Amino acid sequence: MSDVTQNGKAADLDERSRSGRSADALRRGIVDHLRYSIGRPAAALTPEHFYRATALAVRDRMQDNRAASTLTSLDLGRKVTCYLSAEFLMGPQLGSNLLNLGIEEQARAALEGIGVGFDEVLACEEEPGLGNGGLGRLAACYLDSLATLERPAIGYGIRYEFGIFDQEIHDGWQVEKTDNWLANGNPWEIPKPDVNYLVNWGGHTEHYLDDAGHDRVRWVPGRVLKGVAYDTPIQGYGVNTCNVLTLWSARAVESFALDAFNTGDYYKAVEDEVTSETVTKVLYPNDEPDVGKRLRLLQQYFFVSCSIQHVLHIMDDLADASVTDLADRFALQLNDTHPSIGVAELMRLLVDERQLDWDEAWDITVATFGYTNHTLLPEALETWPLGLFAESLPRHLEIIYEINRRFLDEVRAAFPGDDDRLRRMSLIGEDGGKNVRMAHLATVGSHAVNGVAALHSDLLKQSVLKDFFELWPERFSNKTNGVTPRRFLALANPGLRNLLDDTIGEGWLSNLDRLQRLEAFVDDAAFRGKWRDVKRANKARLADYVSSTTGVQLDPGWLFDIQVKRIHEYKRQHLNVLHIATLYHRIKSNPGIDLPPRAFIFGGKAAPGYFLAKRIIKLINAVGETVNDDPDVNQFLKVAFIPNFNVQNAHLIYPAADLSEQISTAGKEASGTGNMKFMLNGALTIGTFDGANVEIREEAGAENFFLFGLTVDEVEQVKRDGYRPSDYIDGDAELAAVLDLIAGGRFSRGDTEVFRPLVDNLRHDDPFLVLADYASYVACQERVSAAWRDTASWTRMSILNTARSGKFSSDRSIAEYSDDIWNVLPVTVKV
Ligand code: 26Q
Repeated sequence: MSDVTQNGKAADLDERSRSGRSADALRRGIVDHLRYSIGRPAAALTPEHFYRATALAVRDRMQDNRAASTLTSLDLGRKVTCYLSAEFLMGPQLGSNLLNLGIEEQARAALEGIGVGFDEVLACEEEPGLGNGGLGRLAACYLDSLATLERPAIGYGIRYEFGIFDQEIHDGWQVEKTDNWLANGNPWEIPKPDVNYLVNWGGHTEHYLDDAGHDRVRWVPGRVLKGVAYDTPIQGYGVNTCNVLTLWSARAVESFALDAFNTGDYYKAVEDEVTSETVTKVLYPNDEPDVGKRLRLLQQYFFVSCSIQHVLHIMDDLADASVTDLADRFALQLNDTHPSIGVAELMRLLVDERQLDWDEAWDITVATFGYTNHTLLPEALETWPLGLFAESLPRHLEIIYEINRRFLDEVRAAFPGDDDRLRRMSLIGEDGGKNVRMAHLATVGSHAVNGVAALHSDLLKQSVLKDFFELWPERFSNKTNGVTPRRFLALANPGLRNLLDDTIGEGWLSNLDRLQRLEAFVDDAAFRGKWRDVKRANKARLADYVSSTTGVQLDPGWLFDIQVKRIHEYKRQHLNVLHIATLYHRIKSNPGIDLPPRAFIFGGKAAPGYFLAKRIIKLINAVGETVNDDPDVNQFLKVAFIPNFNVQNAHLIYPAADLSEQISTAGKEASGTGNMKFMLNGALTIGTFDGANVEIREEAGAENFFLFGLTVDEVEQVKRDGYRPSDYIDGDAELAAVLDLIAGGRFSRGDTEVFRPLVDNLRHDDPFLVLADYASYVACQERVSAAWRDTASWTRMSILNTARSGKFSSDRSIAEYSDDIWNVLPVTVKV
């Protein structure tokens, strides 16, 4: 083909109004959607309509990539990763899709051509908040990296009608509002009503002999549901690869409804339809004590069964493979134990429905699954009461018993006479009534098990999965989490993105290690000036947002000290509050004091039923009100609680931080990923030796990180010796005074009841050792303040943090998973 023809063809393709990428083609696409998809008269159009038409036009531009991606990997017979996750916290899609397609400027020009503001349109998107926090956001980052690294992948999850609740703050208390994210429709998804599977539930099993005389089992369900697929395209950055997120939505099975209708019970049929659809109605919060247990198990089984049936269906359609080749064509990754029922479900589908013999089915299953653990907290390890499990999934329980029987034989052979080990390793726990241990099922059913940070993976091998590590050391590895720099650097921080492009060129966004090139500029005063200007503008942007959402006025010249994450005792937001109260107390008792001024910024949701976490939110707001209103104090300190922390406002928050608070009790935070987002954006970390903080410090250099607190070993030592908070209070007059201030009502207009449960917890039975780390934390904060006074040196440290953050790209994590666990190779997609 001659150059002329090639260029001519490329130009034509660029101009097609459904797929063309020029500004004018995009403008025509948007105008067409306004007319034919939105269908409102021009005079009635709102920014939301422009948003939806733009989203549809952008979605169109991914469809050729989407089709070519599937075809290419099928044609070439390439292996596909299936990421099974009960949560995908995707965040707003428009900006990210424009970035990944490389058409941001075209979209801006197209909208300007129509006379609407780009940023105004972007702000209309209701984000799909289909996750609680870190685990769900990690799944979303991994989808972005899989597509960007050109790895064929499918994300499988649940299309919750209501995602994580919206948080409002009323009088300092958290109030939950339902998240009606689908109210205006969802332009990104394509419903696939013809891609649907039946899912059984309840009932009983029947054992029989088939014609060949083999033992067979039939599951006679008490109920049948249908799952319908909704597909969202996942476009890679700067590549043609466009993968898919398939979310399942529950429906009634028509024939069931019809049966009832035929027997005259029309209303019963409609009622059944309604109850079927409640299965995917709402996302459950973590840390919720025991609500809706049965429905949660149904959600998990529902989406896993649909997903695995879908995968087997694809296998059936392959000309060059059969179901026995499953592990060569698909890797199924379990994002925590939530989808781990998949191990028993795949066995059921292979043994009961496809009549494979047990051993062959088991080999396929283990070769196909991988399991990622995200927690060491014993209370967070998933178990299901045996009775509930037996009623809900009778056939799966039989299968789990058989897996367990064979597994315990293996343990017996490896460790003869060790009955205690058998009890510890069994898939069935005896503690607090018999229960099914999902982490054990996931571990036994997977060829690879990993933790999410180096420290976490080590602790996993020494604690919750120690016995399994001793049996199968080769299964265990570490895959340190990562975050996508496309969203958390380029989209969230356009100022820094431009500065980086100008300074080190453009390649860093798909090769984050290139940020190292910044190190050559740390001693360049002019560059440091530009770095500070970017940070200051980001802080001004956040200050505007804080002002409009909370009424609190922040000065962008102050140190911005930020802690945003789910509210949990182990994350110790209350330790941060004790530091603020300490500074308050110092200022009040020493009017001549000189402190560099700081803004303390918080955000995060508490599970609706988590009593102490909700008190912590109230305490932050109460201290904030007292501090912000006191003229002696508010020249040095301000406190703001940003309501409804989510992906959208996270874009404003991470880039504005000077200091990142990562202060969990050592050994409790599996990894953390917010810590990485802050580092990417040039914040310094004050943190414990926990989760990925350890690796962040290693990369940044100890001199560019503020470390404090007990180590994991010291935490265990203190616990073994018996943690006595009074020892710390009695030895520290300032701590005693601060606790008295809180208990005495100083921050609650004299109310001595409201914070009593919190203070009692700290004084008497706090498993997270807040007071044990208090002195070290406060001393470390003094080092922070001293460092902040030296602007040039602080800026230098900030630049070095960004420069050395390359490891924390999810591209690195996904490359490791692909190489070590999935054996999935890149596929170049041609369109
Ligand atoms: C389980 C059963 C019933 C209801 C809810 C749940 C449930 C839901 C979500 C349990 C846990 C979660 C989420 C856990 C989570 O977000 N863990 C975090 O995962 C991050 C990604 O690996 C880590 O960085 C964090 O350290 C870890 O806390």
